[in-house]
Amino acid sequence: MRFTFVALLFGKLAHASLITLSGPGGTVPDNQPAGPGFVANAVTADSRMVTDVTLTLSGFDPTWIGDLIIAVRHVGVAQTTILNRLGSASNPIAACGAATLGCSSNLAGSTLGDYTFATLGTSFASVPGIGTDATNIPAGTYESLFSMGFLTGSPASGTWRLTIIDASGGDVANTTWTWRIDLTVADAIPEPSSVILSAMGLVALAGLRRWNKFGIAKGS
Ligand SMILES: [Ca+2]
Ligand SMILES: [Ca+2]
Repeated sequence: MRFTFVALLFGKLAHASLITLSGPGGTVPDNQPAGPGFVANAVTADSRMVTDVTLTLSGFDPTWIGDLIIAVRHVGVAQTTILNRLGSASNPIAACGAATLGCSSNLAGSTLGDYTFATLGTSFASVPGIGTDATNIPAGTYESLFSMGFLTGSPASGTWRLTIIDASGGDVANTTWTWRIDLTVADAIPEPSSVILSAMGLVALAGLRRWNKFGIAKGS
C-alpha cells in the first residue's frame, strides 16, 4: 500500500510533450512498387527523447488499401513499416486471402475522418468487410504492421520522413490529403508543478522512513 502511494506521487513526475510534424499530401504515383512513391520530410531541432510515435493521415482516399506500402523513417536513426500491402503475404489478413494484390477495401478519410497508425490500435483484420472491394474502413487508430517503438529511444532531432508507395496499377489515391507525425517526447526540465510534486514525494518518503525507523509501519 505505502509503495503504491509513493509511486503515485512520483508517477506524476514523468512529464511528456508532443512535437507535431505535418505537411500537405500530394500525388502517390500509381504502380511504382520500387518507389520512391510520395515522400515528405520534416525537420525538428528538438533533442528531447522520443517515447512514442504515431502517424495520422487526414482526407486520404485510396480505394485499394492493399496497394500501399507506408513507412516512417527517422533519417539515419531508425525506421518502421506501417503498412506493407495489407492482406498480401507480407502483411497477411485471412479475409483477404493473402492474395498478391492484398485487401481491396478503401480508406475514405475525406468523408469518414482521420486514420492514425500506432503501436497499439485496432487490427485491420477485425474490420467488418475488410476483404470486400466496396468496404470503407472506418476512421480510427490502427495497429502498425511493425511497432512504432522502433522509432523511440533516441533524441527527436533530425529529419523525419513519410514514404507512401502505391505498388500496383489502378485505384489511384486522391491528392488533397495531409499527414502528421506526432512525437511524444520526455521533458528534460521539470515544470514548476512537478517540482512541487517532487517535494511532496520526498516528504512522503521521509515520512515512511520515519515510520520504518520506529517500526510503526512494519508488517502493515
Ligand atoms: Ca476498393
Ligand atoms: Ca494503385
